[in-house]
Amino acid sequence: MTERTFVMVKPDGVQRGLIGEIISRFEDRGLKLVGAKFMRIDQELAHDHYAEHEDKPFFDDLVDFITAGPVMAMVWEGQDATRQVRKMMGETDPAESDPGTIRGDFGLDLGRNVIHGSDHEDPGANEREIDLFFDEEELLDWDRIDETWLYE
Ligand code: DAT
Ligand code: MG
Repeated sequence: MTERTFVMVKPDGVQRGLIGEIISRFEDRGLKLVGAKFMRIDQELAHDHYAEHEDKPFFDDLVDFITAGPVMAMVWEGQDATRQVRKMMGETDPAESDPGTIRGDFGLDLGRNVIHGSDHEDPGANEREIDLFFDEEELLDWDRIDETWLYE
């Protein structure tokens, strides 16, 4: 069940110096980084990425926020990666997120929730988002030296 999932430290997480902390959590868990890009999201990409929320009242604020500063876009690989990353992120609203989760440890407000991860309940969302942000040659196939001890 090895799969890849799209993860992004949002502009608030970047500005608050949380890139390293967030990467460490996924590395420590055993997930493998296969792509990363420090970048600024433009209007078009923001609209494509959040297309499912186009009709929501918070859409314009969401686009303004995600384009307001650099983001750290990443692809992480591992067993059940999409669902495990979502569990590590917490709930959409940091106020409802358990301590120990990324949003529960680093956020307080729904509109500043630090991190994005592909929706595990939307089949294909991970691959769609990876394709949106990365070219095939930007993703690396490699073995982590601890993999034989991480998986049975
Ligand atoms: P998630 O980021 O947990 O996948 P989502 O896909 O439902 O959540 O929404 C995307 C982002 O939109 C979310 O990270 C924060 C924002 N958002 C969601 N619901 C909102 C609401 N009711 N009011 C304001 N912003 C909201
Ligand atoms: Mg979502």
